[in-house]
Amino acid sequence: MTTDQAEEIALLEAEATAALEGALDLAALEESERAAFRSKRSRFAEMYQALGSKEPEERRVVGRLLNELRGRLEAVAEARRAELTAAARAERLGADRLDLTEVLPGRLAGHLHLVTQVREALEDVFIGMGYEIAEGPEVETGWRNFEALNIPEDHPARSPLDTFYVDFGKPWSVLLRPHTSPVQIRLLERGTLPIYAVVPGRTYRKDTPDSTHLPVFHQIEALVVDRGVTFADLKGTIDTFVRAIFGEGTRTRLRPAYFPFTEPSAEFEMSCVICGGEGCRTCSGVGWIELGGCGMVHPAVFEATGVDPEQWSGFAFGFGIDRIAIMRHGIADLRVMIENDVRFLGQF
Ligand code: 2NL
Repeated sequence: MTTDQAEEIALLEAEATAALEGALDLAALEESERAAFRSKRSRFAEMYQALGSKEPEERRVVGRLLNELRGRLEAVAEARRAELTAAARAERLGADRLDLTEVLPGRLAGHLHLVTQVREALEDVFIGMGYEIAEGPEVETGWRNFEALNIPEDHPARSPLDTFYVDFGKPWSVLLRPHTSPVQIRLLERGTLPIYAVVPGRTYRKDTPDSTHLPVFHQIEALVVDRGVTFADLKGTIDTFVRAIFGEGTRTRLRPAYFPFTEPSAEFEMSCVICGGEGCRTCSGVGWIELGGCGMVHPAVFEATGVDPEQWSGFAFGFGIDRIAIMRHGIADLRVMIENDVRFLGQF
């Protein structure tokens, strides 16, 4: 190899690198690549072709240098391409940007969804009573959703007709939680006692949407575990939060029910907010509206999570946030919650 060849290769590299690094957009970059080494008429290609008429030793040495140079130029071009692509994307995103908080005359300001507003109102009531807000994963184990809650193997809630299973790990072992109870199981497993917690969150069930069901909905569940907690504490707590949310004149009552995870169990109802208990269309003439379920934590749940039921007792209750929202505002159909129609959302 001659000194001239070495100099020419070095010069070629310096010029091509400068051109590639200086390309101002993707089209210019491609043009620089062609001019530098891709086009048959480039100086690079000419030098490569000239090798054909050289001695084998020179062909090998110069050929290797040219191949290495091509590799370096391709890397420079790739780096510049990445820069330009990122810049183009940033510019596009900037141009598409919409400020949803800006209030223009005749336009609506963005605000929290009704369900979020109601969730926060509920959280505030429980924070006022000294509870902590706990959250947990929406994809959970079957164990925390069923076994730990004393729900038997053949319970319909465990069927894939009712619950969304996730294809992960052992078959039928992981799912989209159908209630927020697995978060309470996590609190019990943690074993930091006493517990005064509410768990709000998104929940999933295979229901066909109608005026009272959505496959994705929201629950809030309370859990209290302490020494000497009684059924009277449960009733008093339900009474307090219902009055806080629906007004001081609202009354509550319990009716016996069955849940595998509580014993005794009850459904709780409030006096109809529309007619005050006289009987109207909203309460189907009975004067009472069912809100959710409640009960004293079943000893089997304490045992599954390693809490000593001889020392500790507790209550739990759960209800739908979406249901509370439609009741508080007299909404006839749950589906408006997910339709994102601003004529509906803008009212709250
Ligand atoms: C309903 C019924 C309820 C609970 C949820 C619960 C959680 C644990 C232990 C015991 Cl970890 N109980 N949660 C208890 C009773 C009823 O919800 O109708 N929800 C909409």
